[in-house]
Amino acid sequence: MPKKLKKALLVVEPSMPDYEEYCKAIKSIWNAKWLTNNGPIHNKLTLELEHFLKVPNVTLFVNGHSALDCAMKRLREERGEGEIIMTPFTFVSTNHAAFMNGFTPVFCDIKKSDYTIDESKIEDLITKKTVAILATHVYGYPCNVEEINKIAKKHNLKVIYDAAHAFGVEVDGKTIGNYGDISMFSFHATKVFNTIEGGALVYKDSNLKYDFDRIKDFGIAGAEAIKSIGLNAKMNEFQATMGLLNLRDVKKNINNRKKAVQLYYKMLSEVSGIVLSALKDNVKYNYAYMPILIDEKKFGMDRNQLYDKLVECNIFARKYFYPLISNIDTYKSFKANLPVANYVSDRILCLPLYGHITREDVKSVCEAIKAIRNGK
Ligand code: T4K
Repeated sequence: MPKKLKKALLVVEPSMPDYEEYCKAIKSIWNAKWLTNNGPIHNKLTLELEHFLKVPNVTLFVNGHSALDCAMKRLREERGEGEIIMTPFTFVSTNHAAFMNGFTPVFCDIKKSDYTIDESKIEDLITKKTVAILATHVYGYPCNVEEINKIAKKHNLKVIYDAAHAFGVEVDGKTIGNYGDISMFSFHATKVFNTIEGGALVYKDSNLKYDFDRIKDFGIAGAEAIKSIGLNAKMNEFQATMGLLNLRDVKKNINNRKKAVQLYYKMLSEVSGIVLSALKDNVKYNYAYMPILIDEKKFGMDRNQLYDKLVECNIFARKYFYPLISNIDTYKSFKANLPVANYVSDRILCLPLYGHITREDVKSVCEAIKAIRNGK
């Protein structure tokens, strides 16, 4: 067995600014006595994100799930009830957001190449009741946005992307938030860019701003007008301050991640039984996650055994995303043909990766994996 590391290595550690700097930055909140509900720091972050993400509209939320929930509520207002074609290979938030708003999930299989929804299987699932496609840029790997756009146009469907993992990603030189009708970014502590908890919707149609502001504020549309149901999903000034400071450092963070991923690829590409995702030339990645797929026949043990052995070494990889969402009690009655998604979910493992991970830490993980495989 490889040595147990002195310090535990978690799958992710949050990126944080300098403590004193954060304290200094929040002083203005005491002076302004404005803590939440579209405060000045919230508004500044909104503008800076529109600039950084190169998108026309950003609406901020207290977390990514509420943002997606709000997008679904807006879809429900526009299209009524219906079916949504969605990926089962995602964090459960994606599916819950649609299901909790009364939509029927129709699960579509994924591709073995990048684990995103298999666009070639979408059209077979479209019925008269289909209202939208809900796809996740899982691990920050972009879906086939062009093809999905064509299908959606042909069948008059909305496209909503769960871009929780995809902050800073570009496809063919265009930022990821410019594809589809609405994209949701998560700014959770574990993400490439964080506001402690937080999230955003980005969208082309500026008219949606009024609706999102209403839905995220209890349905309130003016001092004496409550127009609909809604949530309390507003981002507060402490979160926004964290966001402004982290945004300044996010490019450096992504660059460090890139170097760590390159080292992982160098050290693991020759290990039989480990499948690394093929990265595409037309994509600017954000290196949000470091997934490896374990082929148990070639590796000599399965993903679960490797996971347990890594824990013994003090390395806490994660089975993102297992169980497959279509297999959990809430969703298993929705019949679906998902051979690839089941295959991937049973074999995938995400290794530690974050903006400040050291080369030594990456080497320790790779050496542990090699030693475990070789039974040393
Ligand atoms: N859609 C997708 C595709 C998503 O992945 C997510 C969230 C959402 C939607 C919803 O967005 P949010 O509403 O969350 O903004 C974590 C995150 O909590 C969750 O945000 C994320 N996806 C998911 C993939 O990962 P868990 O259950 O794995 O979290 P937990 O507590 O086990 O933490 C993960 C690791 O991070 C652990 O090793 C501990 C470490 N950690 C965590 C926190 C919170 C830290 O070192 N420091 C911290 O502050 O869900």
